[in-house]
Amino acid sequence: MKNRVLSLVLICVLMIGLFAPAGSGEVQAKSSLSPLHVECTSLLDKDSNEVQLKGLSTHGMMWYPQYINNDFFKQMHDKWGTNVVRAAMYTEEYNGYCTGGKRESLKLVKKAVKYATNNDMYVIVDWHILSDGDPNKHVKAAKRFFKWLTKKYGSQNNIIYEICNEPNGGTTWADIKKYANKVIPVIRKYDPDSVIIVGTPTWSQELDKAAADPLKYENVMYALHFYAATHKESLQQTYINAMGSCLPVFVTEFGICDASGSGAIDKASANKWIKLLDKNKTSYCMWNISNKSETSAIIRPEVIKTSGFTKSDLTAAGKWFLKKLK
Ligand code: IDC
Repeated sequence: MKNRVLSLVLICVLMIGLFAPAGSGEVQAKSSLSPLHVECTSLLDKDSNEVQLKGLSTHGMMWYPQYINNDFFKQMHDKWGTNVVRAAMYTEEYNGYCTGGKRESLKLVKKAVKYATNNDMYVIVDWHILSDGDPNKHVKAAKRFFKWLTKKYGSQNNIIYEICNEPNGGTTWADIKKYANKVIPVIRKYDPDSVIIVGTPTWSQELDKAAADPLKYENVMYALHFYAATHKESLQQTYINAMGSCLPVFVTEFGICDASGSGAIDKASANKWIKLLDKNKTSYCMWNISNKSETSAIIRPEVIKTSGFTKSDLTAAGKWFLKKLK
């Protein structure tokens, strides 16, 4: 009798396991995307086909958590044709990871990875330093964060790590290297081969410094950020030189307005940039997924829905980007 009750309980437990809805609780979706690797300036898939990733960056996820939802991620991939999304997790500003927002930030990172994975997109997890200038300021927190992240997702092919958004305030390439040489080994322990993107001095613009003295790890790329109304020929020349010296570059953030994230947009300059990046198959993400009243936002300020966007819900920047994706 006791045995029969035990067997029944066992069968019930098994049935619940079998029929539990996929994606519930902590069950993780597994990405079917190819692992990526880096050769000279190129990003390649497992069959060595060149891959160019194009997508959008979230605003700070703590500021605009409402856009981290499956329906919107599905729309970005299925309807707009993006194959990557950047999940920006500020370290200091607005309840950042290091300024009280750790628990909520981690929840949002998990959501972003889950919805990107569900919808066959690569996801850049961005340790978004900004007012903290030098990434060494929070290096201990960064090591803890990337240990947590890689222990959880290190076996997935679609995660890309961006370890310091925009070093600034006099932070040198030597400072960034010191930081990267501490954080990259933490990532590599649980994720031996996924792509890691490293920010460059002066808000991720000084590719020349990285090219002169690159990091000694495989599958590392270097961030270039531009805002088309502010950054023109001279930064384009820096980028062209980087291509010439075999430096792998990922434009993890750009805007078609000025560097404040607002002001007038400059489509002519933006078109020039995209032509240049496409020619070299350099990957890029445009800033930002929000309805904030700033010209870099892709959703109009008065639009409160969080998915199912139509063209008329988008700002000039949003419409411009959608056209570029076609
Ligand atoms: C801006 C946001 C803005 C926010 C500000 C916070 O667009 O709403 O108030 O950050 O300080 C960057 C940064 C990115 C900036 C963006 C525009 O990586 O965080 O976002 N920008 O200024 N580098 C160059 C421009």
